[in-house]
Amino acid sequence: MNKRPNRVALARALSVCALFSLAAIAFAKEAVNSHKPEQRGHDKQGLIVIAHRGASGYRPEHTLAAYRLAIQQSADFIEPDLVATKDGVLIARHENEISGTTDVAAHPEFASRKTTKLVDGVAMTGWFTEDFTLAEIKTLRAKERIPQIRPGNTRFDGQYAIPTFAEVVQLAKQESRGGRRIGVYPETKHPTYFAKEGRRIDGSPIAVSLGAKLIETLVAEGFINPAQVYIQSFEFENLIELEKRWMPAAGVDLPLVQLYDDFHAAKPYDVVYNASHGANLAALYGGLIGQVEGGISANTLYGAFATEQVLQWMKANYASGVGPWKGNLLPRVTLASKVDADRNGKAELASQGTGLVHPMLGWALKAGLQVHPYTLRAEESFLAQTPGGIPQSVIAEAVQLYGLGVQGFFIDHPDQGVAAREIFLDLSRPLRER
Ligand SMILES: [Ca+2]
Ligand SMILES: [Ca+2]
Repeated sequence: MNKRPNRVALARALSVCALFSLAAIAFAKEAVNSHKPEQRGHDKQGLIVIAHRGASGYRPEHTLAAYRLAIQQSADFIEPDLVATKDGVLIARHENEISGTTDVAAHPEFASRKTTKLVDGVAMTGWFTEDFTLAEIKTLRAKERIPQIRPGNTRFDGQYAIPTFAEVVQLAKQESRGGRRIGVYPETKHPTYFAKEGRRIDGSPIAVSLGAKLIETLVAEGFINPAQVYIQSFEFENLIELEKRWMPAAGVDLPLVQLYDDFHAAKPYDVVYNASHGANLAALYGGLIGQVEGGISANTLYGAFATEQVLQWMKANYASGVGPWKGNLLPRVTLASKVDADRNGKAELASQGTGLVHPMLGWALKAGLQVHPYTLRAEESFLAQTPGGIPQSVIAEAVQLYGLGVQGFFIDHPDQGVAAREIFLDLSRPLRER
């Protein structure tokens, strides 16, 4: 008996089934895509990646090249730190003392500008942005801040100018296309120093409000979409002033993020300054004072603000988010001897997680605050091992943070933050969807 016709028929039937199945799958996919276009790999579920000082793991920090690379690496926000020039223009630098990140020391015409100043109570010797006009700043070139850790970045030393804040915003505007929106996450640096305490090299008060300049620049650039801006500061007064004064005056309402320095060792400098200069604290801080156990004084540590009551007050009065140091959120201990986790012959991993999570995380999330810890860095010297002794990559660290509920983090290597988000979201999908 010749069974071939049956086999052919069977094969045909199977191929029809297969075609039908493929069509069904295609149809199903199309249906899913048309109804939930964001569900197939594009929905970030509200999780963000903040490029800390640009892609500063790969380029000298706070340069347009660093920000541009961060955008290419799919960061959602680029982060400029802001200080002011002598003529009151905001520029992107982490410190107002610029010998560590520019070639100013190699400019003989500026040799006489070298001086020593107290910045937030700390003596600093070098060259200060408030003593240079923007035109003078533009003659300088950026260099890598930590060449011993990032030797590969030194090949870019001397290539890039110092950008103004306006230029950073313009870059974000230019690159916001094809449905993508690049956010800007500016930080006011030493706002009390710039507004109240600091003096130029000639002795005249600086008297510049970084908050007022920041809002002025955003409004001038038309960059006022609350979905594309977070404004951050380690100081409290200037954020409250932004909320109560500068933003309403300009008719804008942008989310503010309160940064926290080390809970156990650091103090907010505005509080130190105002309390020790006899300022009217109630006028500056309002109800915040009553939320801090024992009130606030020149000795109040950041940890006193990391309580449920304070976080709830902040959310109700000015803050949309908080930016704690990751070492406070997930306490680490120093290892007795360093570990060579990547087996490159250099033992540089120096700390280990404790398994503890500071309750501030839960309190902040419960209060409805965004939580954006800082700073994730990929190099071994910045990494930790788990309490169980497993060395963590920066991607593992980022996945852990997302798993704990944070909505974003500041990272020097945005490509690895983006990878962590993809991995986390993929791992989080129910099994049948994979
Ligand atoms: Ca910063
Ligand atoms: Ca190593």
